Amino acid sequence: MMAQEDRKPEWVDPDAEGTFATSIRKGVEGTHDGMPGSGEPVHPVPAGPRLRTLTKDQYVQGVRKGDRVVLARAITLIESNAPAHASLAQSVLTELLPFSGNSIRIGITGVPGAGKSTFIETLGTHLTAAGHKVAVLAIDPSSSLTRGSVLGDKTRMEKLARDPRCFIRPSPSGGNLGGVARKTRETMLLCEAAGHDVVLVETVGVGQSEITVRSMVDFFLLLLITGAGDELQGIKKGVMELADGVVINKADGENRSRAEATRAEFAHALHYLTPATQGWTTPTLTCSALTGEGITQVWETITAFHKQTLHHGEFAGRRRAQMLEWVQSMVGEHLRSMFYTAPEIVALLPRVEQEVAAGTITAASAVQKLLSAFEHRQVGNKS
Ligand SMILES: Nc1nc2c(ncn2[C@@H]2O[C@H](COP(=O)(O)OP(=O)(O)O)[C@@H](O)[C@H]2O)c(=O)[nH]1
Ligand SMILES: [Mg+2]
Repeated sequence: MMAQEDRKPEWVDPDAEGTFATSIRKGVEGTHDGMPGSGEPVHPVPAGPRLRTLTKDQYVQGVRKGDRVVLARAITLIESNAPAHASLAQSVLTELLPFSGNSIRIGITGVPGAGKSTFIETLGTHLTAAGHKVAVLAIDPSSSLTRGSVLGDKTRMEKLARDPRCFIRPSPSGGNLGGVARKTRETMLLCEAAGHDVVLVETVGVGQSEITVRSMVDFFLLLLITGAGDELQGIKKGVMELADGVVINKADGENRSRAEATRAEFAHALHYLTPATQGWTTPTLTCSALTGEGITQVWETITAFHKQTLHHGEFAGRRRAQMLEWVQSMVGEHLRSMFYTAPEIVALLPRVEQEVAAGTITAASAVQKLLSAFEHRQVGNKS
């Protein structure tokens, strides 16, 4: 009987060649993820404690060669929550770090149905045809529950999924947004080390996910549609200020002129906002992900942004700041987890919370009590 985890599909290139890749493929357990109509092979890779790992050098060399099977397995390694895998994952990443970073990282957000996946399919195939190597990642806080995005992307990105110059990886499942973000960031580094020079990160505009994606990309694109109430369609305040480009999608057929009107509306609204990137005026465009009209202009905009920010230093500055922010957030996460899993805190917390709720102690003194218990905890006898 396979555990639930083991059935998670992995998007592994069906056409990867080479004896090394083939030998690994043969070692992969399971052959079918049970999704209806899955024509191309999808290889479930065992996750968690049962994951069979390669050696560090096998991961490093495989990724550097652009071997997609090894890349997929390296990502599975860093996604593993098993403590036994963490140090191997970190040493693989450390070796590959000097080869990462050589890409443009693009975040794409928008409400469900805005056409993000279709847009990525069209832009992605345009880019691979022009010689780029593309990686498509996702941060979807809901995917662990529904697996909806995996199925959706599979059908919407049919061409791209079969493109040997493109590597698609669905959102890591499980865990909080912070954990998912860490895995996506590290996945991005692996993809870059494998030679992918354009990284597209799709996120659905839910909760904090846009801010999380903004914190890991160079260019943040807001994909909108027209007609959804004609209001500024449920755009959360602040999201527009994160965007380096606003694109009204589905500008085709009868919708063309309405899309243009929506674009003008947003251009007007943006006029009063602080641009997301210093020195860059956030442009508004229309496109049709379905017909491909306007996609070239979107890419030209992104290229112009890249060139300008590289030249003026905002590009490197943002990446530096993102890296430091990442370190801080990982330290924060680590401390939080150390705190809440300490036996002293586990034992004390319910009582203290009760006291606070009952009004017998103040919040501040509750914090004092907990911190003091943590400071005086037994250390060094972790199991
Ligand atoms: N007419 C039109 N339909 C589109 C366009 N882009 C996407 N769609 C359709 O909109 C629906 C949602 O697209 P999808 O890419 O899954 O959106 P996502 O949820 O944002 O990833 C699908 O039925 C697409 O075929 C477009 O440019 N024009
Ligand atoms: Mg989608």
